[in-house]
Amino acid sequence: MPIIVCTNHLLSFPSLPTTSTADDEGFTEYLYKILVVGDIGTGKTSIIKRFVHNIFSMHYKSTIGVDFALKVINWDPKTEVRLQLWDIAGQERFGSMTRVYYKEAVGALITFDVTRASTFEAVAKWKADIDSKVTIGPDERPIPVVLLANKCDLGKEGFIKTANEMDKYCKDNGFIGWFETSAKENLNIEKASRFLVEHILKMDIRRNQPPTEDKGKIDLSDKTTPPTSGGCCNK
Ligand code: G3D
Ligand code: MG
Repeated sequence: MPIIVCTNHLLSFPSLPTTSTADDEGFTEYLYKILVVGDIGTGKTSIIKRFVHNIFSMHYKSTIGVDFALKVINWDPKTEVRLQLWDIAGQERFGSMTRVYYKEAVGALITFDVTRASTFEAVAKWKADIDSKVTIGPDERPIPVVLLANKCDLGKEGFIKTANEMDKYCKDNGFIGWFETSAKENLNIEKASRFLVEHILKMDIRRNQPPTEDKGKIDLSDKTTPPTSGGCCNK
């Protein structure tokens, strides 16, 4: 079964040839690098663990360096999406990451903790860091980023923003959407990730070219539904 290693060089580059990637049944795998960034303690590792292994643990030790996790999504009968999730584990204190770390990412999740307003203030810094270090296509568009208001199972004394204000914040700051999440209660993590993947698949030229009769090539018809706007778990 072939795997499309979809680095961001292959997104929105109409001039790039569509390599022979589908098997005889037209089954295709896409591999996407996704960054998970945000201030320390906002729940990045918990979100990844919940999403990938469906576990929540108060007792794991955060590692120093970069952790990777792989999430395989059976997108539709002919498409498998593999998300390579990059957890910055321990590097948050530097407030930014090196360009090499962001290289070839095609999407990102930025987390903040709804109980600590300072972590929301840091969101703009993380977004700027991503936008300055990784882009897509010859016109250097920003990669799609979803904002996660995590720990929504807890009180929000430290952070009072309405859904409308969050919508406006996302629009003004170039986020494709936002979700209230809880790694603890498994709220909206799957939904937020699928929302990001839908967006990435729409940008992937190999999925959006007209279907071809050529058996050796991938089925490029776009079967994705349009993404709905970000939501929150209290709605
Ligand atoms: P980080 O990877 O961004 O640094 P972690 O954050 O995933 O390590 O989470 C930091 C702490 O927040 C952990 O608690 C974790 O259990 C907790 N946490 C993460 N997500 C949630 C959530 O959605 N709800 C609640 N209530 N807690 C969450 P400890 O006590 O282990 O430091
Ligand atoms: Mg961590």
